[in-house]
Amino acid sequence: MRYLSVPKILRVSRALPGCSNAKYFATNVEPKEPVVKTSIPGPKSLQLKKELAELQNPGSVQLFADYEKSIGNYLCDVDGNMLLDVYAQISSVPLGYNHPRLLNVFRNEANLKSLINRPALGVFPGKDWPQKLHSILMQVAPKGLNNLTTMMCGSCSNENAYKSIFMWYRRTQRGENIDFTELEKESCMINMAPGAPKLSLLSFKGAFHGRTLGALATTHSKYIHKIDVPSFDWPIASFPQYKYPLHENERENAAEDKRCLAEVEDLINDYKRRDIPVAGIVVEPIQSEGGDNEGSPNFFRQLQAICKKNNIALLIDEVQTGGGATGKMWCHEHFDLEQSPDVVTFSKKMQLGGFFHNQSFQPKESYRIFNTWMGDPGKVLLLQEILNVIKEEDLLKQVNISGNILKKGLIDLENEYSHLLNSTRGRGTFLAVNCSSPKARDELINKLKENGLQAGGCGDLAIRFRPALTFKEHHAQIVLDRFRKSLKQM
Ligand code: PSZ
Repeated sequence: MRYLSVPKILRVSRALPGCSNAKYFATNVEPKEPVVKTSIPGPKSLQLKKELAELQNPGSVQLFADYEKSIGNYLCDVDGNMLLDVYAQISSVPLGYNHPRLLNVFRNEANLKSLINRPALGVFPGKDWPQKLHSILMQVAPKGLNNLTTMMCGSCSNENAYKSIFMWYRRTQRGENIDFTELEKESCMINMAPGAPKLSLLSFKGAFHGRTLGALATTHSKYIHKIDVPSFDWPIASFPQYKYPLHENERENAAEDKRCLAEVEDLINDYKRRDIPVAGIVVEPIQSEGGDNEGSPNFFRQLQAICKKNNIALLIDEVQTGGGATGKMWCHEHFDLEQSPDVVTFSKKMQLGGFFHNQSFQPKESYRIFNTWMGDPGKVLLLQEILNVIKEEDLLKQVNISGNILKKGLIDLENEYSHLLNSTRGRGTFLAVNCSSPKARDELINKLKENGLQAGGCGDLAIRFRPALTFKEHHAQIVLDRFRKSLKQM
């Protein structure tokens, strides 16, 4: 209940050097419940949308936020509505809005300098950069992955991870210390083999890995992301679609795993025959944009076995699942894999993008995986404080406690409103429930908003929960109350 405890927050604010505005913190505590004053988007949001429309297509804008007044789990909009936010900027807010510990980070002048002097990290990293990587990012590295490449966003993390996989694959074919041939050097310049080899990356139907060209070739969640854009001839396998509740459908779901894995193996063989061999497989631990489709631990263990058997790299995309919301830092830790995955990409809650990998996925030559910024030291300072708070407040445990309450409540609602809801699923607070139709889903999300909840959809049927890690038991109760109220209004 830290957010509700005014004296504590006042104490924090007094301790801040150079911060005399204690009133700011005193007034910025979470409200007891959501406050809805206008329709959403309200009049001020609509006016701003018009202004934005002069410059760009504002069709995706739901509301304009007031990030000065947003606090904790509550997103404040420009019309003064305070929405309990279980979407959290598409799953990217770890500690809620305006967390006092994060506000504090840039009150320190050394940190401020690190923020404003953004280096080209590949060529002029700051003197503290290696130590920062070791003491912050590597502290949460997935077991077995001892190397790290930092990047900006999720798409560019995947994009560069894919390149690392292709470079690894060719290096294993060519031999460790063999130089590139003249023909390779010349042909790559005109996008031709052997320099630009015919290789592929296997992905899954329903996957989302980003919108840049390479990442988009492995994204298959909505046509609107892809249409008109040329792409690669790369294999796409089925991803399991389970029946819920899981414990009542074990046999059927195990057969579904088997079907999808057989398809993966068939595609690998197919593309080998076609001389476009599969160098790697990219997969989300829970397909997020595609509808919160889960794969069982066994599915992932078998998938890894297929990779090992065929000398193919396994990339687990933890851009959305990483950072603690499933109750573990990395969702794939739930799978009990025999070995670590080869590459794990991250972004969102981690503040900057990047990928953990092992030594073999590090090119020998410089400048092969590179760009101007390659991450952002300012974001790493925020991450440091986020990880401190996660540890001090035992937030991964909190995620499991709040998540269990929310999940149990959703299952109860599902039983009560079985004509509207089904298939509650997920881990920690990374949860989802399906609606009976796409129309019902969209209607329910709108009703939830009218009742003070900012929720998000995914796939055609799902409402997904992606609250901050600071989402507590009482927040879960509010969500369930508002959910019930909205369902009654349907
Ligand atoms: O519509 C979009 O572009 C969206 S909506 C949600 C996302 C993107 N998520 C981003 C994402 C992701 O969920 C996974 C599993 N992998 C990669 C990405 C791409 O990250 P960004 O958006 O940072 O490039």
